Amino acid sequence: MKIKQVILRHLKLDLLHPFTTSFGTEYDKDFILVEVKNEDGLSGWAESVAMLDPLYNEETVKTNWHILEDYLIPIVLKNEIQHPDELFEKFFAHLRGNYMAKAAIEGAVWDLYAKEHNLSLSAALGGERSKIDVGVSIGIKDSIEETVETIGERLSEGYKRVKLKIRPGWDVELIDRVRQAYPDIPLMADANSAYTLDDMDRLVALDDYNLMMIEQPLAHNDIIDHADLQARMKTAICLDESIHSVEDARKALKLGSCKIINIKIGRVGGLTEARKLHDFCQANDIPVWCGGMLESGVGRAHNIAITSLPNFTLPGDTAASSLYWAEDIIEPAVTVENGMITIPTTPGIGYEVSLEKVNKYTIYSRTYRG
Ligand code: OSB
Ligand code: MG
Repeated sequence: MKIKQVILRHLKLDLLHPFTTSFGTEYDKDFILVEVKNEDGLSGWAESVAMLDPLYNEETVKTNWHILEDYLIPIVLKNEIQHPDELFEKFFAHLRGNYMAKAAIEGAVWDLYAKEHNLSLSAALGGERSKIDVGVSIGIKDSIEETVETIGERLSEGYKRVKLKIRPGWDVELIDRVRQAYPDIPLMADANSAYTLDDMDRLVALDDYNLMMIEQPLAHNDIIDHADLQARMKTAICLDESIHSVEDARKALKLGSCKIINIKIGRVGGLTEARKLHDFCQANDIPVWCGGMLESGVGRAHNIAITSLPNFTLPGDTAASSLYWAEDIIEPAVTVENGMITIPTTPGIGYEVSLEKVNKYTIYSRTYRG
């Protein structure tokens, strides 16, 4: 593969509804859209899931731009490769961290690779499913009543599991009242690292509610305290923030820090590592599901493709575009029917990126040539 041109664009989309987690409220979405072009003018697309502020992890839109512009784009323009796996394994490995920046350009190269070989991205990754089950992540609201009402709407739209964001004080009573309203739905909670082991009793109290799992209750970089907590809880712990690689997962399983892993392509440095992490978890009987980062349609398309791999046995967070955006930048938008998304079979990510809409939401862009 020969990449002739890379275009970075900084886009800003308004979220239809503010989204609150234990680390803050998002009102809109700033992100970097990456386009790579080959000699024939064919384009591959991906987005970085780094946010404007370093709240979920340490990366930001600005740090990603720097890493892409000064390190990753020069590598991609200089080196010819046969397969996108080579990028992460041969060329990015010596650069520490910056997983989301690496994933953004690697994902665009994966899309281009699939298009060059006339394969859907799902097929290029070895995906096996034609449809995937979809869940929904519901942010912290002003009241429990409002949360119960929103859950009802999502269930009537067909979503197959509900994830509620929790934080100290918005947890046991919330889950108790939601369970009274919906005794049997597949339900889980995500704390985004809002607790410490001092909160052990409050967390163990959640064992009474038949949750599928509790996601990342403790520190973003911890696997040791999570092991203590998992030993005290019946409910499965799922790790999100703490896992950046197969190596991290190996250590977490060795310690008993979790029973489920959330795979986010951006958090692990791209599709190559995401697929390896999937394979590792499959070999170790650890179910996985695909997390979300409030992506535009481009990131959603990548999530949908990786979720077609066989060990993605739990519903993910990649919901319909219409829950987030008045207008998505892909055509068609991502739709959910009976709680499922149909995996596209056309080449690459399988959705058209609308240049007209991309231009409308771009606030800055720059082109790099080999
Ligand atoms: O922890 O999974 C998370 C959104 C932003 C940052 C972190 C997370 C989330 C979500 C929303 O849970 C998932 C989505 O709807 O895209
Ligand atoms: Mg999470």
